Amino acid sequence: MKETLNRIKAEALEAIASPETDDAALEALRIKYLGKKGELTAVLRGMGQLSPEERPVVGQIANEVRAEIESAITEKKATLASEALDAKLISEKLDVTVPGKKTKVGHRHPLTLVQRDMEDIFIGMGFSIAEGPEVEYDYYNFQALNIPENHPARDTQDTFYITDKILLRSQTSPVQARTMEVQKPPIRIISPGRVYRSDAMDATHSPLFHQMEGLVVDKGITMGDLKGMLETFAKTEFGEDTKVRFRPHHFPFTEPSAEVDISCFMCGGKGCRLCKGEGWIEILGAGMVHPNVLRNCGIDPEEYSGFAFGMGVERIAMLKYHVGDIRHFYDNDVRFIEQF
Ligand code: 2NM
Repeated sequence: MKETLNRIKAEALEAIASPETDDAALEALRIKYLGKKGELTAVLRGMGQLSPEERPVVGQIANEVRAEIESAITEKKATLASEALDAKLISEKLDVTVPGKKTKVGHRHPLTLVQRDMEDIFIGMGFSIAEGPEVEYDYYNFQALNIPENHPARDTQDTFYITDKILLRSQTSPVQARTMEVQKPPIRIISPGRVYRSDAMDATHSPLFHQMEGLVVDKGITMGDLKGMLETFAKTEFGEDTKVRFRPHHFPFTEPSAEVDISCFMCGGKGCRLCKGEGWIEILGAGMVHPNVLRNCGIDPEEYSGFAFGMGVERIAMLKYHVGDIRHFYDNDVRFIEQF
């Protein structure tokens, strides 16, 4: 019986000490040797067969074996725990002295910069910003603006149609028409935003571009108000010395209409590369809102009059920043974008 106990002890201690023994295996060994149905218990049960002299001797050995196995298990448990902690500390090591990754901070797109600039100028003159849908009814994009069916401005070549009656707006004037429908004068709004034309991309054309239109309607508004307001805009946007020139033109939604030039801000009007020797640069179209447009939008042209204007944001940005190709704005090449 002593031999059996010694064998159990040797086997158990070896198995416990084995580097392959993990937490689960250790628990299995505990049950195998010390459990109710374990080997040591089996030996103790057989002690009845021993003589009264042998019993206490074997009993003592058995208790010592149990104590040794128990303490070996406790020690191994502690070793396993400390090894696990070491492994965790190594795998989760954080070197707080490693330099951080630099986050790239972006900035506004040049078109946004120019648009915000222009918005600020008009807000300073008492305008509010009005917005409307880019997918628009034919009615607001054309009909309400005195552009009847079969007018050349409705050419399907120029506009993207969704259905017969729904299209991508080709100007932001429908925003003005919608505003006049729901708001009593005085009206003083600008409508910046995306517009669409079925144009092939080249250095100066894009099927998507941005416009900023303006509208003022009140009692007694004249072309003089339009000129004064545009002069203030031009001087603020392009410099104090900027002059403004009106040339007669035609738009269906205004009468009279004009194309508006500013004196070249690069050469001051002498003629240079930017103004192509002209001394003047065209920047926008404008005019007095056509009585038909006022009437279509529920405003009595006998009581009220108004002026409107429209300009391309890309065109202003190209002039201001000397950008030679409109496609730079949409390529999102950081070498271009970074320069603003
Ligand atoms: C332009 C040129 C001239 C314009 C007209 C209107 C409205 F809705 F009042 F009739 N909004 N914008 C207008 C006038 C736009 O763009 C070159």
